[in-house]
Amino acid sequence: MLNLLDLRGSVASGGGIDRTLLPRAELDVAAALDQVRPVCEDVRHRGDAALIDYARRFDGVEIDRVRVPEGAAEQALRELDPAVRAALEESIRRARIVHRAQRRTDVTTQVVPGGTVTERWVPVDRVGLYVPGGNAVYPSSVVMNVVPAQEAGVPSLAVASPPQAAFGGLPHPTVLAACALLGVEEIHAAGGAQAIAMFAYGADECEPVSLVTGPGNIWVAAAKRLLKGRIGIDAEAGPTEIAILADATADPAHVAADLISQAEHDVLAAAVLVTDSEALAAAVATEVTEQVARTRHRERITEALSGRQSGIVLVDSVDDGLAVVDAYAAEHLEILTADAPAVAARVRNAGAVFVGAHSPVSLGDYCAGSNHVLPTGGCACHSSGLSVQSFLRGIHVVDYSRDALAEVTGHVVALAEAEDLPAHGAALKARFGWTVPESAPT
Ligand code: HSO
Ligand code: ZN
Repeated sequence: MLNLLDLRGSVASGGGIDRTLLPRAELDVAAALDQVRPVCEDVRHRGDAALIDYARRFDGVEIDRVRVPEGAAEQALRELDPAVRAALEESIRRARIVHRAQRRTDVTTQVVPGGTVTERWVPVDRVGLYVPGGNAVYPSSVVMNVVPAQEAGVPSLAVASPPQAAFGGLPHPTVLAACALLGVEEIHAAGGAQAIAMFAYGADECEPVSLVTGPGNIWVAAAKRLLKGRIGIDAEAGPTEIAILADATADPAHVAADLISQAEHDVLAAAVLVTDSEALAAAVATEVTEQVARTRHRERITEALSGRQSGIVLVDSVDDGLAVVDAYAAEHLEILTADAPAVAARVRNAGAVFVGAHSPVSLGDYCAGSNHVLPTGGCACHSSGLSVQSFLRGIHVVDYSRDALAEVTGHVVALAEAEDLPAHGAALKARFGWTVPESAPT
């Protein structure tokens, strides 16, 4: 069911590879912009009345209030399966350890005696965290959005997730329970582009936010692109991708299981194996067929695995494989080769890298401590996944004494003249009797 792409003999020495040759879904976010624009405008002008109409139209559910009433999340937590509660608690604990340790500290640099620049990391005031509904339920995405925001010190955060007809128009109870475990008090039953517009413009019971993060479908991605600027956004996360770079040492059953695991998300999910071993490729193809037949969501998975975005890429060597996975810049990349840590250390483009036989992507989806909100669609060549840093701004704080300013005034005046902006230079001279002070180098 997996397409085969034979690149043997075609990876140029030095690793040059044409990205367009590689399997990838075409997701036309630009085309969706025209459809989401009126939805966003409507929410801007009519607030909750529009959100309630869209819940009926897009989610098929009647709601009379968008904000989830107080107590509903705690109630969901009380009713949560204890095994799921324990797993969520462990997921939160591990994510917290990692994200807390990764928070950057302020750095003060003494540039000259009496002259310092400090980079001060300040959390965003208020963020909106989107948790998708759709094919699956994503309490794990609540953890992956909320934990870094909390560890960054964001004082105000709101979660939005689509209203569910099966649960009286509230978001899924497991999502609500995860919010309760994390101490999130503001939750909205809103999905799709309309939820992003609610965050950007505010609504009856939702103050506008400064930053929106979290994965979503094409409508969510289009709304984020449309509203970017008014709000900050993380990456426009598209359908999930897994790439696996494997050689003959990899276990085909593991490779197949891992490809299938991410194909389970969506018919547009991408699963790509890059290998220099024809024997492994053949064994994985057989394993995939056998394993898919036994899995619950076999139709969705079969469609994802046979789509143009998925396949097996044959290369001449692990080195050539590295060139291919770098060009692909997958959301998730597994390295299943001999000396996997050394190969992984050479990867340049990936949202997250999973090293060796015991670090499957599913571990990272839930309980590794790493974040699972990652750049897709090749964006890993310029962007990072969600982290504590995503919720902070680094402010440069400049503090110079009179002497330190005097010493550099000549240089500032010279550069201001060179740019024909003499008033810039004058702003310094004003502090020294409208002249360049003596101590200034000329
Ligand atoms: N693999 C998804 C995250 C996820 N998987 C949530 C299961 N639940 C994108 O990284
Ligand atoms: Zn996943």
